Amino acid sequence: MTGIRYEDFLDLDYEPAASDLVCSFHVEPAADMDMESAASRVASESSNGTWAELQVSGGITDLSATAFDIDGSRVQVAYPDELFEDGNMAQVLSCIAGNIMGMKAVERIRLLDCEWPEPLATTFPGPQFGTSVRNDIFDAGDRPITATVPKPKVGLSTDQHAEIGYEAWTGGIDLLKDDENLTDQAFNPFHDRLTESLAQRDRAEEETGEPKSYLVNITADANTMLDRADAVAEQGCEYVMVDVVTTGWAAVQSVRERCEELGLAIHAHRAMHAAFDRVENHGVSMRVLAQIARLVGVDHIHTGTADLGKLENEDTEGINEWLYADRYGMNDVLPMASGGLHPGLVPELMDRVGTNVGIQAGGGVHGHPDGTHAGAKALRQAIDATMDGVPVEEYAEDHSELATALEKWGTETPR
Ligand code: RUB
Ligand code: CA
Repeated sequence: MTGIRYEDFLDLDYEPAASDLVCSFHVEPAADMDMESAASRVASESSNGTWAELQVSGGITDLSATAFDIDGSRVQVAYPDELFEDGNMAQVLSCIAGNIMGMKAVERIRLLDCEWPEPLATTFPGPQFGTSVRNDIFDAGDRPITATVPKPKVGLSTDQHAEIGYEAWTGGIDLLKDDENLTDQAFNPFHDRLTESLAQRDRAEEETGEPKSYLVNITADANTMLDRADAVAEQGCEYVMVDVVTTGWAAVQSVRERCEELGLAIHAHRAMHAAFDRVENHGVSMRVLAQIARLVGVDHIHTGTADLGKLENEDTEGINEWLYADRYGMNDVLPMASGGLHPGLVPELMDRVGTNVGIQAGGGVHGHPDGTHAGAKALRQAIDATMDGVPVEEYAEDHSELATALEKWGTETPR
């Protein structure tokens, strides 16, 4: 008989093996529980333990995790590689961010960070393109690529949507982007929107001589997403967009596989991430969500605006660094800055996040007093000015669209 007891999951002398997945948690134990007991319960419930002591006859593979470090409220847990199924992100998350999130032994618990070991990480494909989209798909040189979401985000007809795309593309925007809740509704059906937007895209490419593309939102159940990805490739578009948190990582993995066959890049919108990461002492950090996104293989992901925009952000710069860093030769990911951006914020944004990013502005393009085309020009002018090291105010002296945007919005962050 082998006993599996809570105490067996805590070993402060344990040195993680190179193949262990090491997770850092913020843990607030329940009122009647000390930190060591709470930490061992985290390791237990997320690997092979339960609330009762188990007697196992005949012996089984030991898949126990070990809580090996406690530093204030930060607990580190090491998971053996054999606990995980290769290439199955849903299974990995059912371990490391599963039942433990609701365990009464902890008042609050947050998965802060993961150190992904090579044997597990390399069972995932990673991105097909990553930051290379800037020059594989576009001809953007060193500058950030740009995107815009037509606003209002839902309610525009297909014609209106495609026309706004044309105005934006010819004004200097690289990517027209659907918003997270625009998929296949009666007012703007998916297939019509795809066809009409790409027709306008072709016109805009011809007129500007610049490559342009479209982030068409294929979000749906997995089978429908695969059909939509096929249609996107057939019509000659380079990208699909997926709301990766609401669809779930397993569905994203299916899309990634199909996109490999089709040669399509994936733009990940992170709507609903804040349900996991906004409350600082509970849930799953955006850092971990971004790590998962890279492993399963998206090419772009929203990582916020380094506190400049309209939405709450968690450590944009640190997350972006993780997305760029070498991980066993896996491709990197292009971070997208989005949410309340406008031309006046561009210099400070680029100072904080650099140039190897995408910059998305919806309201900050279409809300320009002279309309979408002028708004697109203003955004591009702000980027060009910053790339040239010229203050936007000075650049605006002979770029009237930028001057108008600066008059309207200044350099303030909206709410
Ligand atoms: C941007 C917008 C995007 C959010 C997503 O519109 O609606 O969906 O930025 O947020 P606007 P995040 O440019 O008008 O603010 O990038 O933080 O995930
Ligand atoms: Ca949006």
